[in-house]
This record gives sequence, structure tokens and C-alpha cells, in this order.
Amino acid sequence: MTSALQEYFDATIANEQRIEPRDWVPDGYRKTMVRQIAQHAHSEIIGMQPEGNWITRAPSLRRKAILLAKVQDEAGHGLYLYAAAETLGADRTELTENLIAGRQKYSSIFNYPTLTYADVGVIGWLVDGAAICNQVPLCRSSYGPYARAMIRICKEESFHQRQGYELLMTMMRGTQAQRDMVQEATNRWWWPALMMFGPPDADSTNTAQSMAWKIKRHTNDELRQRFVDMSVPQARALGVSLPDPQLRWNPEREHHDFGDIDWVEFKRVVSGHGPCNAERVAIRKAAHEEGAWVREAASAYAEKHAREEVMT
Ligand code: FAQ
Repeated sequence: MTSALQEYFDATIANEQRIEPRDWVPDGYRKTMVRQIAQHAHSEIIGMQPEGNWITRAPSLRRKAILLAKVQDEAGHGLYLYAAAETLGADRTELTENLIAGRQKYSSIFNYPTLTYADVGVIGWLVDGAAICNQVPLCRSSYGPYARAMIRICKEESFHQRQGYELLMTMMRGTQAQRDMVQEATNRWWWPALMMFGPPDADSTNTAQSMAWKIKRHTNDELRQRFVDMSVPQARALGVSLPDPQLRWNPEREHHDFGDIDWVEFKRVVSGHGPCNAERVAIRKAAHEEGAWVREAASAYAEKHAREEVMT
């Protein structure tokens, strides 16, 4: 029986069709999908904090409205993704508890502080830019609910990227102090943005299997290179420099060469010892605890309606 199911699963993947929640999947596929979707969902929710930090201090009503919309979108992305994980049998409360207890990861990038308003622009430009680069291929991921969630998420990320770039363009047309803020923020976020794509291919434990299952369509290094190539002309148009003396066009490879990434720093941040890890998780834990009454009220309301439906 299992071998017939396995054959059907293999054929679905080979034929570029989608795996749906009703389909049998091997345990490893389910585990990998839940791991990736949960990490992604946690990243969106924790990712609300660095920029959320600036909502009350936005420099104008327009900037505040834009930032509020962006941060709310991130909450929405977290919700679509937790819902996608639920279609694989994961329990949302458990996923949140895993995050709070440090049993599941979220993206390294959200463990860095946002020190000035230019960080809001640079996060949009580089962090959302890297997210788009990584996630557009995931719209063709083999798991249907994840791939469909990703289509909407990417559309919204595209607005996020543009609002960031537009903010930076405005600042670059401003005073010297504003231009310096943009350059300083770019210097701080460039290398962490490159780390978002994950470890180098040689150290990536999951890539080979995830590519065989067509969950991932490109390796970490391929996407990182694409992002570097994309960002260089954007930096030039903006008038900022990227903090890498080894960054240069290589005509033979037809790609930019770039300097070594500090993988020791990456490991430190991923293992919970980055500049803001403790603060990010503590805020998430407090929000979860303070929201207990909302979850209880929502469950009581749903139960009441379920009872009423049975009676009518
Ligand atoms: N941070 O074998 P691989 C956003 C872990 S965008 C922390 O290469 P894989 C939008 C990895 O999980 C950010 N951990 O793993 C936004 C694995 O650990 P495990 C979120 C990392 O899965 C913008 C181990 O290292 N985007 O939120 C990182 O094949 C602005 C070995 O790595 C996604 O999650 C890292 N950077 O490839 C929101 C996209 N990199 O579980 C707010 C979907 C790797 O084996 C504001 N995910 N690790 O213990 C993916 O595409 C993949 O999961 C990768 C990693 C590419 C992130």
C-alpha cells in the first residue's frame, strides 16, 4: 500500500503537479515542510518588531500610514503561513510554544537593532528585497497551500520593497545628515541581508533533499548571487556604496564577485546569541501571554456558535 502511495507522490513531484493536504506524503516531506513553513511564519511575526519599533516615531503621517500597513501585512503573512502549516497537521499553539522555547528557528536578520529611521528604508530595500529573491521561486514550491500563500506574500513584499526604496530616495535628496544615515544603515544591514539566504551550499543540510522534492528551486548560493547582482545597480542609482571592498563585476562569470561572509557571526545569531535575540523572544512571549484572554474569548464564541448551529 505504502509503495503505491509513494509512487503516486513521486509521480506528482516529477510531473510538476502540486501536493495537496489530502495527499499522502512521506514523513520526511511533512517534517521538512512544517519546519520551513513554521520558521517562515515565525520570521514574519518576529519580523514585525524591528520596524514596529518606529511606528510611534515616524516622521510624518504619510510615513506612519505606510509603515503601519507594512507591519500589518507581516502579521497577515504569519497567519497565512501558520494556516498552511496546519494543513500538514501541525498545531499552531504548539508552533508558537516551540518558537518561544527556542525549539524552532526564525530568520537571523530580525536579531539586529533598528537604530534610525533610515533602517526602515534599508529593511524595505535589502531585507524585503532578499525575501522576494528567495520567495518568488517558492511560488512554484511543490506543496500547494505554501506555494499559493507565497504568491500573495510576494505581491505584498514587492510593495514593501518599493516603499523602502522610495523612502531612501527621498532621504538621499535631503540633507547631508540624512544621506549619512542612509549610508550608515546600509553598512549595518548589507552583510546580515546576505546571511538571510542561509549557509553556503556545502554546509546546507537541507538543500539537496528539498530540491529533490521541489520545495526549493535554487540553492542558497544561487539566490544569494542573484541578490548581489540585483542590488549593485540599485545601490548605484541610490548613490550609496555597499560595504564590501571585494565587490566587483566578473566578466567571465557574468556575476559580481563579493567578499567572505562572516559565518561565525551567522552561527552565533542563529544559535540565539545575536544582538537582539533575547529581547525579540521575550516580547513575543509577553504578547502570547497577554493575548491568552483573546484566544479564550474567541474559542468560547466559536463553541457557542457551534452549539447554536447544532440546535437549529
Ligand atoms: N536564519 O539547510 P539549510 C521575511 C537554518 S523573510 C536562521 O540551508 P533550508 C519577510 C535552517 O533553517 C525571512 N536560520 O536550510 C520579512 C536550517 O536549520 P534546521 C524568512 C537559518 O531550510 C521582511 C539550517 O540553518 N524567510 O520574513 C537561516 O534548506 C521584512 C541549515 O540551513 C523564509 O523563511 C537564517 N537566515 O534553507 C518580514 C523563506 N538560514 O531547521 C518582516 C523560506 C538557514 O535544519 C520584515 N525559507 N537557517 O535546524 C527558506 O527559503 C529556507 O528555509 C532558507 C534556509 C533558505 C531560509
